[in-house]
Amino acid sequence: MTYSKKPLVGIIMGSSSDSRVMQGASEILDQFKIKHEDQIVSAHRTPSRLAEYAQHAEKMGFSVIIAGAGGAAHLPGMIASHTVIPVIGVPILVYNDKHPKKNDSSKFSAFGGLDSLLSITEMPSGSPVVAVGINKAGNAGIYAMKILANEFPELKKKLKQHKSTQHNSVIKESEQLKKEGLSKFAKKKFK
Ligand code: RP5
Repeated sequence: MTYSKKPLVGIIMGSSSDSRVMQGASEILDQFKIKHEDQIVSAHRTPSRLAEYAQHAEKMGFSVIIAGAGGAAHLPGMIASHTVIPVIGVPILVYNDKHPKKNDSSKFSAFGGLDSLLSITEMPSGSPVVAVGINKAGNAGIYAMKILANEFPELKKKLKQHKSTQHNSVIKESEQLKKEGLSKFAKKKFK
């Protein structure tokens, strides 16, 4: 079943570097057959495009925007300041493939993603953005669908099924752990 012919969710990210993490959002939305439109919009490299994107999102009629950014992470907050569409921020632990020297200190954010988490959640009063955990783009996808489920009862049903699948898989693992004993179970799981 498809819920709409047009995309319901806009996924944006500050850089192509973020696509590695942000694909988590598209994967879960695809799994549930929710159409999304994906773009790169940089708050600091393409500031005018950011305002244009907010207008585009309104014109397209997106119900939710998922915005991922690393470092100072202005993208989710700035988009939220331009539109009333709910924005879910994904703080990204920057992993910069483009850096010429690919040593560990050049690849990762100095603050391990906390910089971006705080930047997204600490929006001043009046222009809120919700945030998922660092690199938890999949959770942003699920949260977006929870918002959409208010509009689509069939999606609500599917999300409930998803919850019960998770429940059953924990029970199955627990039974296995109980049967094998903790040491054997852990050795097998992490070998
Ligand atoms: C942010 O800077 C992006 O969201 C990305 O997480 C980070 C690094 O971007 P690149 O320098 O890899 O393009 O704007």
